[in-house]
Amino acid sequence: MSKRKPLVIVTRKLPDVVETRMMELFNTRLSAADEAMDQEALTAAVKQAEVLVPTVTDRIGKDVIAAAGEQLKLIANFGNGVDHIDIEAAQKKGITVTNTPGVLTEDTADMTMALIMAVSRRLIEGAKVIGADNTWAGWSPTWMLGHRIWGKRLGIIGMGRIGTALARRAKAFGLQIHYHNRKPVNPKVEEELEATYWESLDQMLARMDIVSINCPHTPATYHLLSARRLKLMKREAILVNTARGEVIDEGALARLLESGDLGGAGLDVFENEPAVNPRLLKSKKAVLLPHMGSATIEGRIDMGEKVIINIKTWVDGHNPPDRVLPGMV
Ligand code: 8YV
Repeated sequence: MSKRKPLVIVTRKLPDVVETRMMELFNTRLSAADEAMDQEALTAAVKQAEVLVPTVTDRIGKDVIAAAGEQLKLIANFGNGVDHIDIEAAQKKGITVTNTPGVLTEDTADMTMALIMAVSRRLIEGAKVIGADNTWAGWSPTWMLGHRIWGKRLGIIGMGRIGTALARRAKAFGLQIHYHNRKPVNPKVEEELEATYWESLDQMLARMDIVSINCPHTPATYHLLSARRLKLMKREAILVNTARGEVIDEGALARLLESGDLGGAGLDVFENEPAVNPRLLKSKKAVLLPHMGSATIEGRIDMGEKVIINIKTWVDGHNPPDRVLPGMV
């Protein structure tokens, strides 16, 4: 394997430096049209590729894996989340799956903080007032009032890399850190963050001013924020999601925003991307972003570098560093 250049099929346009390096190292087929592959195109790709480099926009379920030829040995995902790939089916077929952890942590934590600020301080509403037509009538003591975040309680659901990076930022903004996780984090980290662990998600939700979703989407976290749980939140609380849309029951969230039973929402991810629930689109209390959490040029180059390292290590006959196994997520 080591002297040969494997056929690597990349499903989307990647940063130029990443593509150039991939062309040097492998027999790489790049994506000319930067469009999400449909099931037909994906099936055709897995029949030829030895390595597939997909992204979050490619649905690699049981059917696509079943259609893969024997030559497909590695799915080197460009991205951290792997909920669009059937890891178990891949493993059963002897296909290794890798991801790109670590390199998008800080960018995603920044975007989460930005959403917390945007919703609490009405940044988008304000920016729209001074748009191209500048409809601003002048300063007023009681107009465009948001909410102070200093001293408020932030509840982080999922205290992994991104959750912890968010907590560090939020602490500097004067927020009190609370979290729900499968287990408490290292006591040293808990001490540094002065963080409070809640074993019961329900109890934490009822007491937080701001809640942030930072856990992966797995069968166990699908609609973790169900209609019942969303109703436990305080009326004036805000909910932020930079993880995966499926973790929240989006319809139930839209209803609570409409009825005034929730203070606001900042969402970078949606249940059926790129579709967005029309009721959320209409909500004045929601700040909606098109899945931009890791969208920095630095982050995307680092992600590409991780993909390359995973493929190169595999080509050289070793286990790639970022293997994802069933049960890990
Ligand atoms: C990526 C993400 O841009 O890495 C992830 O899990 O959600 C995004 O920030 C995307 O997944 C790329 O495939």
